[in-house]
Formats: sequence, structure tokens, C-alpha cells
Amino acid sequence: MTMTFKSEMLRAYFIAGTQDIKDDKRTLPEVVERALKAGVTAFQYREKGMGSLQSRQARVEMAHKLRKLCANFQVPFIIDDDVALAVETDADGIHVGQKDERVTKVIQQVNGTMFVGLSCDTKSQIEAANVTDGISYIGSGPVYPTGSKADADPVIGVNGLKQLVAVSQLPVVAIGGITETNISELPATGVKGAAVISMIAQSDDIERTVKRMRAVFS
Ligand code: TZP
Ligand code: MG
Repeated sequence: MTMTFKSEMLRAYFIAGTQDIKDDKRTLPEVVERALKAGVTAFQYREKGMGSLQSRQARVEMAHKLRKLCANFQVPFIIDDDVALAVETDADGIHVGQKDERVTKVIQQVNGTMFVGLSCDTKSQIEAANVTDGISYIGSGPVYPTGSKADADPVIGVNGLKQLVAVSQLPVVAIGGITETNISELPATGVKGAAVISMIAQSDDIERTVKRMRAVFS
């Protein structure tokens, strides 16, 4: 399946892996299904860090399950940082960071079968992305302090985000520490949406949370 990238896909972008479900009463597929029902516009499977699935087989099985759920809701299924897993599950997109496999190599490997997103948190990274063919969107942050990424780069703040968006020729999604309160500061920066882990994974009401995201970026 090839799903064409559209910047509206960035409005309510949910990222999660097994490590992000802290409440043992719910499973990752249950949370993802609830988020899809509530109207998230993209889902990224990111199995990384403390508490993540370690066996390849378990990751592949989980990815297939989540891939199917996303297909049912016609929401793009994106894989973080694992080209082989993205190809195997026929993902719609792959997201890579500056420290992951070099983006140009990833673009070559996927060869137009899926769209590519890249994390950028400096102006020079954005300038390099502007002149690289094959990148669909940029993820920038952390905008606020985050508890979801142990090796997160320094916080860039709303002003830092605004400066990055100003030089980007690609649509930008904000990431890192976004809550139902601070999300209202983001549209003024020019980003197309918010990418969140805990705001949805730890929400006491996923429907309300996703509605809030979609209302802010309508
Ligand atoms: N990259 C930069 S911050 C971050 C990632 C993956 C974690 C975002 O998680 P949360 O819970 O939305 O702050
Ligand atoms: Mg990465």
C-alpha cells in the first residue's frame, strides 16, 4: 500500500511503543485502537528504551497488529527507525532521527514505497533537509521537557520551534512534552500539528485528548 503524504496527517500524531503503556490494565493495541477511534491522524510505532519489547519476533508481531488497526481506520502507519520492520509490515511511512541510519540511505532503501520523516532540532539540520529530495516532513523538539525519552536533546522552547519553522520548506510537527494545556501555544509557531506520546498514552480520556488536538489544529 502506498499512502500519499499530506501535511494534515500531522495534526494529531500519536507515537507509542510497549514501554509507553504504564497502566497494566490496558495493552498497546487497545490504546492505539482507542486513539484511532478518537481520530488521530497518524500513528508511529516506536519500540524503544526501558520497558520496550526486545525480541525481534515480538516486535514484528506487535507491528503487524498495529499496522492492521491503522489500515482499518485509513490512518498512516509509520515505523520509527527500523527500515526492515517498515518494509516487512508494509508501513506507510518511516521516521528517522539525526542519529539513526542516515536519511539519504533510508530514502534509497524505501525507494518511494513509503514517505520519510526526519527529526531536526537545529537550523542547519533543517537547511540540509530542505535540499534533500524525498523527505516529507520534519519533527522538531523537544519543545518542552519530556519524560518519554531518556536521551532527549535540550528543550528548544516555543521560540526555538518558531525559528525552525521559519527556515523549513517542509511541514513541521512539534514534539516533546506537549500537554492539553501548552498545545495552544503551538499553532502560532506555524507547525502543522503535535506529535505526542504521554498526552495520549497516559490520558484518562483519550477521546477528549484527541478532540483537543484536532480542535487546536483544525
Ligand atoms: N523525540 C523528542 S521528544 C520525544 C521524542 C520521541 C518524546 C515525546 O514524548 P512526550 O510524552 O509526548 O513528551
Ligand atoms: Mg529515532
